[in-house]
Amino acid sequence: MAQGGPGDPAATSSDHVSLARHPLDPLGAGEISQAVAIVRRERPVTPDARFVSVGLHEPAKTQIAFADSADASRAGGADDASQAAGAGEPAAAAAAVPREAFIVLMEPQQHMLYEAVVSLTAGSVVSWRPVPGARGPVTPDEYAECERVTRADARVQAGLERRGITLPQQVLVEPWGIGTFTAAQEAGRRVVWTLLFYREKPEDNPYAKPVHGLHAIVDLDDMTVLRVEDLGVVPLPPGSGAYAADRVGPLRDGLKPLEILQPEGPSFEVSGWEVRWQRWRLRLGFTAREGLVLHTVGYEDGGKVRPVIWRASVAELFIPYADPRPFQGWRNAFDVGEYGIGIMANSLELGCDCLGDIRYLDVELADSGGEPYKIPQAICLHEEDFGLLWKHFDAERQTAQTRRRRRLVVSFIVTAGNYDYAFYWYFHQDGTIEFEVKLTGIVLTSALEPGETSEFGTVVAPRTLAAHHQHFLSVRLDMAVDGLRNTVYEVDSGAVPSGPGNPLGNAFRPVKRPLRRESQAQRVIDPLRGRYWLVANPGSRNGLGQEVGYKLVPGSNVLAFSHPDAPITQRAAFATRHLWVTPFQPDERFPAGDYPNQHPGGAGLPAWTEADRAIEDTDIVLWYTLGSHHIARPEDWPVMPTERIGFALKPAGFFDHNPALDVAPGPSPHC
Ligand SMILES: [Cu+2]
Repeated sequence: MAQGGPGDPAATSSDHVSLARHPLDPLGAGEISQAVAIVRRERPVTPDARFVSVGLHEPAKTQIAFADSADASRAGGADDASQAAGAGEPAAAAAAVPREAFIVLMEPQQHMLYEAVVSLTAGSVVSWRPVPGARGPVTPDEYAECERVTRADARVQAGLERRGITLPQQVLVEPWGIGTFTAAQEAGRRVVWTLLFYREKPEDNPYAKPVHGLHAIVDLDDMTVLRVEDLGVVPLPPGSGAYAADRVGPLRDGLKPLEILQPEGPSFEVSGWEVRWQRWRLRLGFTAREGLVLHTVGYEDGGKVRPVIWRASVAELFIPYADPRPFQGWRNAFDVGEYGIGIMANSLELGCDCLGDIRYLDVELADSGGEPYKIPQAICLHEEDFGLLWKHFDAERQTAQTRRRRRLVVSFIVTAGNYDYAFYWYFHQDGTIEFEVKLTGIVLTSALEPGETSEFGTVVAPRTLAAHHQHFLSVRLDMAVDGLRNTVYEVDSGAVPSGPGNPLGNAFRPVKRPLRRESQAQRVIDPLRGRYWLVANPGSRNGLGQEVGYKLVPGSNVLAFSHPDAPITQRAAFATRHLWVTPFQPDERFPAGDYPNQHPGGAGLPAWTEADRAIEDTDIVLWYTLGSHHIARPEDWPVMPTERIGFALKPAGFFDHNPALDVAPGPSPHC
């Protein structure tokens, strides 16, 4: 990666001249080191400081060419000069954008979190801000340290011995966010609580042997076990939960080879972090907290790149559990805010996660000492045949026109303790963008007494209970449909009242209602009315004279069941609605607030939207809550077959006709 001296991060190697950084490119390893060195030099950072993240401080929209060209492109007479600096082109102006890092670090002795903005261009700290009361997320090093101190604690070891476990090094310790469930004496501390699982043999599935009723409360700043709670022994379940190929007995056969061959390579081009495929242009990014980020997603139409999305990411991932018993009722996780899903990303070289002619992108992050490290092959790009794109058979002439659908897949996969999430953005030739999550991994277990059952979980193996739970993702969609000024409409279809306007009783029609203020834009799905949300650009018309738009089409979805006054509802208020719309503010990034760890709630969307700001014909952000309802099945054990949830963004008047008319037949010889 480019490594420059202070003040000139990308200019030391001639190799990088042709690949000059785009202002939205993630920081490289050299830039991470440089940013950390600058903040250490200019601010009183102690040797004990723990870095939560060192990433790109994204430039303002006005500094990126996409916005300039976007608003000119269709609404107000594009001029060629601004269009030349369209999506994806690091224009001359882009080189002048100062390169900045955003750093979050914790000083454990001060129990204080700091945010810093560092200019790599100027070689100095631009801003330095303590955030009193903020409890930073659990860093990977703290996760490992917490496991070590918990295993070494005499009270924990005594509890393990009461359960017949004499090898604490084979106990898996999971630090979980404690939310508001701290005791009075823990006020002001940065605390987690633990779930313990036992590996009888080192290669065993630990979730098959939940250590029931034994929990440590650990101060992460001091890295000490504050207290150990023992609710009483429930024997370890007998099963092994084995799922590896060499442990599950005879494997089925009968599958003949299925090869995806692309002898001329994939049809997409990757240049740095920019991707071009068919008419799509987009840039990729990656953060420790959100993982994969999409930037400046546009569609080439009539020689111009028309913006669709400014930025998209998974901004929170929240998992509430149903079991009300002591400690079990504490189980919930904010995987983005309490840990960070970027740092959980798999290296996809270690499996067979994508198929076909694949291009991977490595990502670089900072460890808690501020040292850069690489996750090789964290992002996967590939193409898939996805069945039929469109077809018509002219029966009279006995001829058919048929087109195959190909899609570009951009994905990454994370492992959050027991669970694995695979995230996919799909780009289609007809202008559709889809987002899908495949949920897999191992369900969270607790042990049962012989004969015991529970209405709050499913017995998935002898004396093994998998608790009912849900998964809620908040997908932040900073939209830019043909430019930054957009209006969101809720569109419901309904019957027309009986009477002269509907004499036969068949009439129905969509009713389109603009969401003008934030208070009107906190909505839930309504599948029986075919509800969707249309993001339109009032300043841009298609060839039919209609406002151009993209519609958000929900897939299956659910809402949480926690009571309105429950602590968890307060902390995850974003999950009480499927759609929120806010006016764009660069610092409004996370729906449960910047630091959800131990936060009592109310931050993020509920706080911002109290101002009830106007959201009409302006730069808006959609927050879509995507829920998966998980009543575990025995078939989910010992590793669950993927479950899928998602939504689509479809052009609705964005084009004048089917934009995939120009897709050529073939080229498959079988077609
Ligand atoms: Cu689940």
